[in-house]
Amino acid sequence: MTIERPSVAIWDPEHECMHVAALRELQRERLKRIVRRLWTNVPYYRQKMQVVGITPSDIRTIEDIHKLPFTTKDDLRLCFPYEAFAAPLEKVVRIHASSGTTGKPTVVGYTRKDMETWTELCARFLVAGGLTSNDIVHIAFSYGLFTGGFGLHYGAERVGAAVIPVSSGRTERQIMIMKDFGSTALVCTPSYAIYLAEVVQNLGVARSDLALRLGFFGGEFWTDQMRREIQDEMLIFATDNYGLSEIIGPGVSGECAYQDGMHIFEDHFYPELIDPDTCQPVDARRGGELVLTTLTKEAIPLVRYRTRDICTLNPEPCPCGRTGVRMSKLSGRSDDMLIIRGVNVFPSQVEEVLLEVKGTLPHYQLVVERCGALDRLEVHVEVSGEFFADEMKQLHEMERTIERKLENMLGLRPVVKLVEPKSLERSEGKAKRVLDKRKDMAP
Ligand code: DLL
Repeated sequence: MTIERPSVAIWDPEHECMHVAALRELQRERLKRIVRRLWTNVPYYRQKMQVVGITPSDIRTIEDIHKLPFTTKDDLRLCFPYEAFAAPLEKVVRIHASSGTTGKPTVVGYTRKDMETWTELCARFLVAGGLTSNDIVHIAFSYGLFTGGFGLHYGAERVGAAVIPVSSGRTERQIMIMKDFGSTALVCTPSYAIYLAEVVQNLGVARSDLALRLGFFGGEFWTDQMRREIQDEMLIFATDNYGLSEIIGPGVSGECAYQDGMHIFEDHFYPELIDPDTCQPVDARRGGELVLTTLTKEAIPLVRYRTRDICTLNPEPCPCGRTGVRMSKLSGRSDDMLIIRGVNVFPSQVEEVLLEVKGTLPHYQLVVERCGALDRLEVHVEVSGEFFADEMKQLHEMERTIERKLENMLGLRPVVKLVEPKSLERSEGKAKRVLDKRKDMAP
């Protein structure tokens, strides 16, 4: 069996193939409107604008965006839970959240119109990657505060495909459903797709028993090597799609049938690339941190949001006809966030848990490894001398307690190992909190 490249299809040609001059004009108008909305409805952002001495009337062209202050995850933390909302709660119909840098998550909301936009944008990248109304879509993203499950669900329904909301976990059952229901499109994280392929093989399920032909993967880093592996093992055409909860969830950008970069839906999101240290614009082809401005969001519009994701941007026309600039696969992050089995993890969250546990020292290290297809997180924690002298049984109990607390905080259970005081390597500069041993993740 060979993998079939889907033919080019475009869900919303009017917007996806917009002439660049018309697109810039639309962005200009939308930017002005969104800045005014923030100024009027979000005192927190109005104050940020006042600090740099600008008002909405200073924003006349799209280049004026550079006058506006950046928004960061810390801003959202300070606005927890609803202060960044630009719509009253009575207009909000959905709330999602993603990991914060500390104990509290980042909360995001959607009005009815935001839900409509989100659905349309997910439909765009699904169609770009080959989905049609004849497909049966197997969604193995979790349904919950994570935006992956619901976002893809509504988008696929909008296209007219039959959606199976399997959600995550219970891998053997997933495969049984895929086989019995004749799923033709798989939606999950790329690492889970590799794991599924392994289990399909272990169960002795013949590939010809599965009707899969497409895969839509996102939510975490993956390389072209991983794409080849998934395509070869599962015999599916695999496309990458990108998004983040703060901006909308999935639906910020997605690959087309050419698999050569993810088209950003620029009529809704204005992209910039900056040097994460100086915050100055950088050459799009050399790469930098992606900064996004939502141009149409009602509930929580964000101006110049620092995604911390590092990529390049390619403005060249694509043979598919879409005019939206294409972002490369991500090559890293400019902060210390890790994505482990699709779950976002900050070392500061681990620190917060350890502070609550008597006997632990402020020295710890997160060790991430890839075991087979799945990532594994180990947390090494130094304990004080008097605790380390305790009986083995007590130390094991302490390990289990920390594991439970971390699972509560992170939504993922790590393995905790207590180590002797002063055994973790000390650094002269910033403490090295993370040892990421996963294979070379460069795209
Ligand atoms: O992961 C939204 C999403 C769900 C996108 C499903 C695509 C598919 P968060 O949980 O807020 O939202 O995590 C956002 O995940 O800043 C990136 O670092 C990473 N990420 C998302 N998509 C990709 C991708 C969702 N295609 C964070 N490649 C982002 C690499 C990705 N990293």
